[in-house]
Amino acid sequence: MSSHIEEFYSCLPAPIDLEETKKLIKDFCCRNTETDCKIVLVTSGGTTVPLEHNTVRFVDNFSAGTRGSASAEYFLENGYSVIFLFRLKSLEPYVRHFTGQAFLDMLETNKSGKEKRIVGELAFPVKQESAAALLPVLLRYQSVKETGRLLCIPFTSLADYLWLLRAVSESLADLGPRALLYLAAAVSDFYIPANEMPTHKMQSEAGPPTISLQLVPKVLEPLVNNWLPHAFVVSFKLETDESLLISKARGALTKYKHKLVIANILQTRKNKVVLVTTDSHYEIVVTQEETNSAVEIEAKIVADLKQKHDHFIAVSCRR
Ligand code: 9Z3
Repeated sequence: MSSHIEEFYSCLPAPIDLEETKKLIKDFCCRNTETDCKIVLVTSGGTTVPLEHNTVRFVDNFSAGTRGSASAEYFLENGYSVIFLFRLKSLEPYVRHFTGQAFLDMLETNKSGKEKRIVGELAFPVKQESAAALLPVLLRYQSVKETGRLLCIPFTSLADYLWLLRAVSESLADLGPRALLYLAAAVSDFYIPANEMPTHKMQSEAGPPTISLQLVPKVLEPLVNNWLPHAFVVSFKLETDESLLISKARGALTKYKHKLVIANILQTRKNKVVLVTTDSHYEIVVTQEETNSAVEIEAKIVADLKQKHDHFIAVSCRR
């Protein structure tokens, strides 16, 4: 790895439970490495960049986690084992369908002696009309759990994310072309180095703070060239200015030399993405009609990627 990246990591605080998490990842990869098994790393949600060591304030990157959590489900449906590296408290596979009060609204209440009924007598306190929505999701979730094909690892800060990304990459290296990286997390380009950060909460009495952010080195470069040179790596590009989208996506491909960039505009990300390769680009869209019948764009993205990845594996194995 380049000394620049090594130097950057040497100043980056590692998560306290990194060694335990590495073991979980390693065990998961060993269990899921039968002959034709494919493992995808799905990253999801936004990273935070702390402004103080004892963090009260931080800069956040936008992402609800819809893209990642929905995609993880479709990868599982398509036979992949999934490592889901996600921002704590952002959306997670399966449970994403019942967020907030919607879940409590599904439960039955019994006005007379309700505690006894829920705890003792009633094994399944879900309202009749909600069971139809809950059951298929629950069954899919339970089947994935039973087969041990999903590992969820939370992160909060940019530093956590970068350490965990590297740890997962190390464990996936043995998989060669059967590893797919689907980097949908919204990762900060800027940070404050640890030695430039105040220890305690910034005080307003000191006047308006001047905050100086540094550029985060692009870890996609060592990831593609050193950590996982044989994997199928897909990154996402998020823009708000449509006129920049394709050129920025192609720029990333030329620079990092990975397989594909999925480009999207913040406001339209749920119904349109553009898949950008070195020599072509094409759109995947969901129409209003499809949205009305619960078709999600992630189902189409994953179906397309599965095809590309299978072709890539076949070609790599012939070499
Ligand atoms: C994306 O572009 C994702 O599709 C979204 C998904 C974050 C827009 P939601 O979670 O949103 O469904 O609400 N992710 C990549 C964002 C990013 O930070 N990309 C970097 C860039 O654009 C490169 S890694 O420069």
